[in-house]
Amino acid sequence: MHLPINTNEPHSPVRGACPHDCPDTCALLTTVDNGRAIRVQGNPGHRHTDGALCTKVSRYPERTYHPERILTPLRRTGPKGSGRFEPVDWETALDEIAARLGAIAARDPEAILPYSYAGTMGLVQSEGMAARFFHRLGASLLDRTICATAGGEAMTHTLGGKIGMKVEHFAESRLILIWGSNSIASNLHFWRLAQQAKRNGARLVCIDPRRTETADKCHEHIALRPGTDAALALALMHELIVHDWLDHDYIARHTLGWPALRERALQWPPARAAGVCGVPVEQIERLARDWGTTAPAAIRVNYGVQRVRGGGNAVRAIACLPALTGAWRHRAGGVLLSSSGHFPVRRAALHRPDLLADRTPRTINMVTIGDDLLRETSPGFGPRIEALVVYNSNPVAVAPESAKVVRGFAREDLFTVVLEHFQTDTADYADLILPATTQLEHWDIHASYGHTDVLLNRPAIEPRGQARSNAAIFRALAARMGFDEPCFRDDDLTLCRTAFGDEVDFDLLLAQGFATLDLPEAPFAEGGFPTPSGKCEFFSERLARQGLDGLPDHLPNHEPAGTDPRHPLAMISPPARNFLNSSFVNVKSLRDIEGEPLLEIHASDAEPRGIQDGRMVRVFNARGEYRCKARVSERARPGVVNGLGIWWRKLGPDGTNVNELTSQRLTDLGRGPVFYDCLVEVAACP
Ligand SMILES: Nc1nc2c(c(=O)[nH]1)N[C@H]1C(S)=C(S)[C@@H](COP(=O)(O)OP(=O)(O)OC[C@H]3O[C@@H](n4cnc5c(=O)[nH]c(N)nc54)[C@H](O)[C@@H]3O)O[C@H]1N2
Ligand SMILES: Nc1nc2c(c(=O)[nH]1)N[C@H]1C(S)=C(S)[C@@H](COP(=O)(O)OP(=O)(O)OC[C@H]3O[C@@H](n4cnc5c(=O)[nH]c(N)nc54)[C@H](O)[C@@H]3O)O[C@H]1N2
Ligand SMILES: [Mo]
Repeated sequence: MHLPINTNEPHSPVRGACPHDCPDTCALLTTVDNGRAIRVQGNPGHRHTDGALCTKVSRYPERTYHPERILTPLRRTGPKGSGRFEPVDWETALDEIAARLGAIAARDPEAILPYSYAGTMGLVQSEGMAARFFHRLGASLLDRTICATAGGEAMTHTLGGKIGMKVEHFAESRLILIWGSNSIASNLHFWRLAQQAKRNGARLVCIDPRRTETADKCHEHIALRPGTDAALALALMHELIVHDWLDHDYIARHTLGWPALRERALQWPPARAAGVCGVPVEQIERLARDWGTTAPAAIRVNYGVQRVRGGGNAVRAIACLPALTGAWRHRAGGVLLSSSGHFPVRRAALHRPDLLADRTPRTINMVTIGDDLLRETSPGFGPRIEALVVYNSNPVAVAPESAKVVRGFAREDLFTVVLEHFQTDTADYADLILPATTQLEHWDIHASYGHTDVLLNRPAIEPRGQARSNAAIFRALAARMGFDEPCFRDDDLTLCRTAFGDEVDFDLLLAQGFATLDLPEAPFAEGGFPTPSGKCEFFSERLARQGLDGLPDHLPNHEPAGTDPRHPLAMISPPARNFLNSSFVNVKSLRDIEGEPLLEIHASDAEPRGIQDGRMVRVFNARGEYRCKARVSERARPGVVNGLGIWWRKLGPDGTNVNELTSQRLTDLGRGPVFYDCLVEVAACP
């Protein structure tokens, strides 16, 4: 089919960007017929999208025209959590919210908390106008840690930022380690590059406790225990040293702290790591030989490794490997976790922290929202949280230790506003729900964390019902609250232009929908890392100054396997392929593919517990209990169960999901969550 991708003529598909929290940030083409979006496709003219979309987003019209879309403001009529609401008009809803927030702010604005994450990654509809509003109000700040801060800080303290290889060059690599990532499920367009490399003879190795669909298609799968990646990386270094597979010139010129790291790595012979990781010693030796003797060699590490106590250290250890062998010399060598640090986003211009004036509100970590909603006013904490404004997130489903999150959201004295497309588990606890537009109905502009193109999203259709964009809602609230700074009058298109200013050619974005950043092909071929020393920092002075270990090390999990006889199994809860976190769970055609909540368990763990495939099981620990169906499967390694996420609680069999079991403890770096550092026991239901 011919698609006129470079025109703006009527009847041609509308160019947009996928808004979801996914590294691929695809360029979309939406076909509109009579004002109705009838098809969403990948733009074949955008090289990273290459005309292909995942199953989820190709169902976008089904999500947009879903019969349960919220189309008017709603006010709660039943008890919190009951899900009973009545429509109200916008004027009433905005007046009520402005009055409640205004009264709380008059006493203490820090008692108000925004809660948001990446329901949309758009720079406008995420924090574009929202940050201005909350800064002006003086509300508590939110530390947006729920996904990526452990790995992000690790990269910053090693390479100097969330930066790395250009993703397209993986296609030329001869060896690719896919480390802590199920690319086929969560980074499909990277997988296409890996396959291209494979066809050209590259070897693919998957390092993941779960035998994922990606592991199935790699040459080798190393099924290590969750939270043991740093031990594996240190053993690889040990082998690089003893076999002298090192690039001494690169190490001497472009790295910092090698003598100390060398000493530490020599404490990790493969046999020691094999015991910690629970994998054969030969597998570690072979991986080290592959890494030490193949060029160009590259690592696609992803966020799966960093959701454990030592996640930051693990990412640091992994990020050291390319410098040791000089892999960075080649454009198809190195490591990529996130490319987001390459984008020149003008955050201050967008978010306007100057509106705080001389106030410095406290910061609340979104991971511990369960505990924090239940805290009273105290000198260490500050005021009790009295109001929450939730947008682009579904914390009741996605935040750890749900029992506490639910208790917090159920507080009768808490005033909660939720901006949403659907009546999610979180929206059920709102006092007021405000209908938000979807990506097909608003403007936005996007960076990416998996490639290095900027994308513009044009609205394809009029907002459905009375839906308004997040930015429009915060503009209206600002007006109601009497905030008269001119920045509260910026419309969404102006905000799009503000995001990159002159750094990106906006006319090009308007014309073709995307623009490629001008970046070096092999960023660290000659060193030049944007760290304080200008080198790849094996040793980080900045971490040492914070009283932390300056070198990467293996830190055992908060809940190490084998330490709690009542809860002997480790549980990880990676995303399901046809959901995006908890988004799309209510799209029937996608839910039908996933079927129902499942716990994968290895036969050697199922048999002694009398668990057969398809049987309902109780998964439990001291924090809670969750019921779902067992899937006795080789996808689970012995000792580890996989609770695939993230179901809406109300669509699960007993109104709970895996986050009943996860803890609110934090990672070593970045104050991140430890979703995959969690011990449980499983029993067959009677
Ligand atoms: N289809 C789909 N795509 C998604 C998402 C989704 O929910 N669904 N979520 C999006 C989001 S928010 C993010 S952050 C990214 C995440 O992208 P990735 O980080 O690539 O996430 P996953 O695909 O979950 O891969 C994580 C893998 O890590 C494995 N793992 C768990 N614990 C460990 C460990 O200790 N060590 C190692 N080596 N591996 C471990 C899990 O089994 C899983 O296969 O994906 C995005 N894309
Ligand atoms: N057990 C376990 N828990 C996890 C994870 C895990 O692997 N295991 N993964 C974690 C990770 S990586 C992440 S990133 C978090 C994700 O957690 P969240 O960021 O909360 O992501 P979603 O669950 O997708 O919820 C996003 C919500 O935003 C809404 N939304 C989308 N676009 C818009 C918009 O334009 N306006 C408004 N107002 N709303 C919009 C969607 O309808 C959806 O309900 O979950 C974390 N939780
Ligand atoms: Mo995430």
